[in-house]
Amino acid sequence: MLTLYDYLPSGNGYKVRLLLSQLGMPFKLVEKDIQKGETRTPEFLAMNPNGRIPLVRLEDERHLSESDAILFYFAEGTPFLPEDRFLKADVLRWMFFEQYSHEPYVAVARAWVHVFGITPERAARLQEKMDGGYAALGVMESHLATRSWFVGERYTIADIALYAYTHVAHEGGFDLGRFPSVRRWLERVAAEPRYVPITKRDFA
Ligand SMILES: N[C@@H](CCC(=O)N[C@@H](CS)C(=O)NCC(=O)O)C(=O)O
Repeated sequence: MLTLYDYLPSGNGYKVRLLLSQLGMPFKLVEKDIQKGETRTPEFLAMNPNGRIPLVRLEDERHLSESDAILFYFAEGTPFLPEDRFLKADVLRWMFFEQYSHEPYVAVARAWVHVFGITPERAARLQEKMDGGYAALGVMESHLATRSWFVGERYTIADIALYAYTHVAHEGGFDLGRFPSVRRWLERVAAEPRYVPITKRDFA
């Protein structure tokens, strides 16, 4: 059976849980507590040398890590990834944006404030994370001002990748009040068929 190694508060992991649920693909959830170093054991590093969840073990025993690569793998041939060459690249554009301009700010601020706790070192760098996060939210707001979805006017893995940490951005102290188009898009995603919340853990 398909196995997902994951940590429930993780938005990166949630992306995979959400897509697999929406595809109706059953999987076994194996929780790894990253705060206890459970992704840094020799056994885990043999599966993902980068020592991070999410990680999937396919039926053929191959492993795949990196949340957006996992989304891309499972979305191929489904309505969650366009067939058109340009639109497919546009999906990748938004997923690279998510990983470089959004996740390192929105997710990290949330992790510090909501999951791991603020230390003096983190407090000193929090403003930089907030500024970067608001910049990314501004890019999303202007894109969504005239569109319902990120790519091709339909719900794709670009939306899933960006939804994961945006919908819990308030947990990191972000105020979405200035981003009405982003808020309406969050509601549209949550209304999609087979939507599951980030807290759901019974998947098998
Ligand atoms: N770029 C990776 C990031 C994965 C990542 O940062 N995972 C974190 C949890 S969100 C983790 O496993 N951290 C544990 C550690 O670094 O030991 C992805 O998108 O999957």
